Amino acid sequence: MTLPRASARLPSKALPTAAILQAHGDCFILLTEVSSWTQSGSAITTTTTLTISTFTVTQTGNVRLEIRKLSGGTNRINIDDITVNDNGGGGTGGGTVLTGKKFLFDASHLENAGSADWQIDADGTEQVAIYTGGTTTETKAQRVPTPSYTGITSSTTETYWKGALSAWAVELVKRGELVESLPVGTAITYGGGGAQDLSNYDVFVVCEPNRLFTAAEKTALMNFVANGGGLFMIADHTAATTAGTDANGYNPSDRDGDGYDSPRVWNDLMTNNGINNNNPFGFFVNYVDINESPSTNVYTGSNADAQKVLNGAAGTASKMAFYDGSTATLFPANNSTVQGLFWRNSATNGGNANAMALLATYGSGRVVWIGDSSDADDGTGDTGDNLFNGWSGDAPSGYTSHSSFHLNASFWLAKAQ
Ligand SMILES: [Ca+2]
Ligand SMILES: [Ca+2]
Ligand SMILES: [Ca+2]
Ligand SMILES: [Ca+2]
Repeated sequence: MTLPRASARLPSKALPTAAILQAHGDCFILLTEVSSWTQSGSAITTTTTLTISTFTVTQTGNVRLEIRKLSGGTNRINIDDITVNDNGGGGTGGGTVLTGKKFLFDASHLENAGSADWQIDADGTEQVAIYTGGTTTETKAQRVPTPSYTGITSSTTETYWKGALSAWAVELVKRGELVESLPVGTAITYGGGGAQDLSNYDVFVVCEPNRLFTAAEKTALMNFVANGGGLFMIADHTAATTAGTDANGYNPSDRDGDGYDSPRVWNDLMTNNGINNNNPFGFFVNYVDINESPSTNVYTGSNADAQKVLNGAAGTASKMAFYDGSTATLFPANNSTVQGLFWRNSATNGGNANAMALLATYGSGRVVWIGDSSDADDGTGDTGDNLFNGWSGDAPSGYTSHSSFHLNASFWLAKAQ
């Protein structure tokens, strides 16, 4: 962005936090002025990689911000973006979220195969393998959703974009975040310098991947999270093997028939990534198919991260239904930060068995996992698919709180709340 001047006046309500994304230079500090200039936070030494620095400012009233370069002579500091928010907190319901976070939704691992349509917008079509043999015509996501996000207002409906995840993406835009898709044929990279390298995003959302990540992609994903990225991991139902039917008479969710469905794709990432193969996020996905209508077995403890996901700016997440989903087993010994958020109604609250959703931190990054893709399904998208509104459409009203869960989790993963 371009700053009009070296400093900018903020509205009188401000008790701001200022997030500054910068790269390629030397040392700088953020100062604030009410009556005299005061440094906020620590001096930042920039690197050649765009990096977010967040400053908590404890000033009230009108505040001016100044970025003061301390070293490096005439070398340039590249400032890509500055976001200023009220410092309203927000761990226990309500509160504000930092805007300008960048969300990338994966569309490169057959998230559109069969009756799935886990995309935020899809303008094109392609032939995709189907488990019964041959191919079907599926809608195909492109990088930038159309029409432009700039046309979204508070009253824009989710059909502004075409995909079963469009409601999620539109809601993020309404709250000032940015969204893109990673199209099929584009590899997942981190530190590779490409336009869609994960280093350009805050959160990577992967809803029901149906193909294994390559070895290089697994390295990229682990390093992205370790270095501060957010990974939203969504799985679906499965069975002990992907051949035949599961306990409920359904085919496992290997929609393209290559032998791998999303539980197996996630477990492959967590046990075969070459960096830490011992379930480094502290959980493993079980090969099951369960239904809950809905679970109210929600975490009630004081874990601050869990509170932000369950009771954040997008409201309270207290009910989670599964429409053929999988569960996870927690391994706190592998990662002590793993925290169950919902369990099956029949499971022990706070236990390690039969978790339906969870969070963990890893390095300086964060992960959230949920065992059913249906909860993010807004019910509209590819007209050739059987889509059901699990996002907000269950009757009676208030039956579930899936949009609150997904949005709060998004904000937490982005460190926006
Ligand atoms: Ca489809
Ligand atoms: Ca598959
Ligand atoms: Ca499902
Ligand atoms: Ca939709």
